[in-house]
Amino acid sequence: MAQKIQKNDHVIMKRDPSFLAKAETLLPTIHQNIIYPQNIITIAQDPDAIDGYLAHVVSEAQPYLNHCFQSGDSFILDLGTHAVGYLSFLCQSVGSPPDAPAHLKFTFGETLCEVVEPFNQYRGWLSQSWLQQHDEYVDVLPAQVNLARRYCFRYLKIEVISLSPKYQIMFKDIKVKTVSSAPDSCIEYHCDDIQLAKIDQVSVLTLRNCMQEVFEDGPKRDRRLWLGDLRLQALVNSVTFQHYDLVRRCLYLFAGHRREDGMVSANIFVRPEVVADDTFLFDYSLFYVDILYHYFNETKDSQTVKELWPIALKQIELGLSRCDKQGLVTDGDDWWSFIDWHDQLNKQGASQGVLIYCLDKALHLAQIFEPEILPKLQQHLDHLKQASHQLWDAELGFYVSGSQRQVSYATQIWMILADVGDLAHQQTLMNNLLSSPPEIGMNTPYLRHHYILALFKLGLHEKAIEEMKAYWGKMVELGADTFWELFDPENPNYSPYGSKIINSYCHAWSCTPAWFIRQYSL
Ligand code: RAM
Repeated sequence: MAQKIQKNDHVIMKRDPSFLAKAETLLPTIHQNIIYPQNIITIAQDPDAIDGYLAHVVSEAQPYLNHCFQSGDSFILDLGTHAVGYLSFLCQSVGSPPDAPAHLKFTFGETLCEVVEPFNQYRGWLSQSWLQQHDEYVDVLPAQVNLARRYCFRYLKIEVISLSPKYQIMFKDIKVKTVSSAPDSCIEYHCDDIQLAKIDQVSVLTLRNCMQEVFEDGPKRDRRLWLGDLRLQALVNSVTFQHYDLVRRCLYLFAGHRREDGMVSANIFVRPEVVADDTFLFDYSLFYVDILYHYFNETKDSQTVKELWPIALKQIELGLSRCDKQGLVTDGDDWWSFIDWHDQLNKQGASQGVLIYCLDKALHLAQIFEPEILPKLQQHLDHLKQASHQLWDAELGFYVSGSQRQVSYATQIWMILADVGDLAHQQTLMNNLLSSPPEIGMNTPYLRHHYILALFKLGLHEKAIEEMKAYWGKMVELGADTFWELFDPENPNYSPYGSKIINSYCHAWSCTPAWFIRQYSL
């Protein structure tokens, strides 16, 4: 399945030391808290449960941990909440002198399935190394054990793999030092609707746990800054933590290491030094403009935006260079646009919408930062919108995409967000979408966000709330402490990666209900 991963190691990249230096000065403070496991649980199979498992509380954690454990023992701890941080404990021996090392195994799970399903049976196409586990060999007892890696979990299975028959062990002071760059306080929002209030709370924890040295997409996986995720996190951040310096840092990071032609990468690594990944996505690069636009609206920080505006504009120019003479984004096998995780989805129509949407944002920024190019940008915008009509199939009542003239949710959603056609036309399109749902549906909360946004844009507030409750509310009902990267209510095992245990269960792009709830005062 190598075609799902871009490998462009021939690409020449450029560094901009001044942007990188600015990003460095904006390195956030990491706030820490200590949390302790609450319960010991057992996990049973349950066909009605979301991932096929249900937890039963055996006892409170503390009394259980006063026991001695021997080779072959194992137990599962429940923190009671999703956490990102560092595990530590004191390991003591009981009995005869410990005459052999203690071999312990730790398996961390955001969900129950990760601590139950053996990792060696994983057959997905993303590296198995993402699955969170650790083997610890303790040579000298007693020992204070501090695991070096940061883990992301609610459940922790501890297996005593091997001791000697001469001694047993006890675990003392098992705790997790949680980390986040989100400030402890968050703008409070009172929502009368209990279900929405809970959805808001889960959204906020999702964002908090993704906020680290950068806005990470998921603290379990991929643990890095993705541009598409950043865009949605920045929205939610503006109505919750308002940590604008972190957004600014991320904007500088993308600007600091770009492709030779100026294209920003789809994601960035920050350690051991800042390196942009050699993955480029048509839509994600364009969204740089939208993030900058939103950042400016929120902060009025014209100094930063002035400095980064040329980079944003470059993304528009590169996007336009993919259009044919008529103004349509050209399809082909030579490009990548994300839009949604969907094997069959043709991306042309939705990408046309994304380009128009971002061009419109560029126009707003140009009014302030480069008014002389306004007429040219406006001309492009009109041209692209005009060209979009070629994708309209009057008989079907939908926009089509690609040479196969595919009808998908994604294309319709993005045409509405791009404001193609007048309001009546967009309303007809949405009605068609609601009454005749296309076979090519929505696979991620990411595309769902845009669907909800399109509903709000057309004034369909009640429908938007109903859909939000049916989707994010369902995750809450199924026990989510944080919102998941993937969720298909019809197919709970869905994973684009070939196994649900590799999915991320605290994922940036899923935290947007807090924005809808607060923005629309629900
Ligand atoms: C996955 C992650 C990430 C997303 C990319 C496109 O690796 O879910 O959040 O932005 O795909």
